[in-house]
Amino acid sequence: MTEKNQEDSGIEEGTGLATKTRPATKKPSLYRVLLLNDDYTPMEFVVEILVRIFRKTPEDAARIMLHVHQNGVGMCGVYTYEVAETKVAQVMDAARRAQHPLQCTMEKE
Ligand code: TYC
Repeated sequence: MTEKNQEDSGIEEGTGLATKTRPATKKPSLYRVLLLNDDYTPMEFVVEILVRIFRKTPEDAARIMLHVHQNGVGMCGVYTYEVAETKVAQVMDAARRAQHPLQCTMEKE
């Protein structure tokens, strides 16, 4: 059975026995977390968010921030539903506290 494929033909390699197994777990759906550009949030604040909440290196954070600045939207990472939801809430909370209009959303991959 390949890593990508959770299904199983039921034919065990080598043994010649039919022993169809049931996968014990299902792969969770993944969600992209997106940052949106605006005209007011300081670039440095966005970089700090990417380092602190998304665990980016300062270099990656600066690159992602500039991508969002130039393209309007950019991806911070891909996570399971609950992790993505928590990160979006952390960004929105930090932006609200700092009184910046920064917006963060998530979408199913
Ligand atoms: N456009 C902002 C500025 O010029 C910087 C910025 C980048 C804001 C990324 C939000 O998600 C964002 N200060």
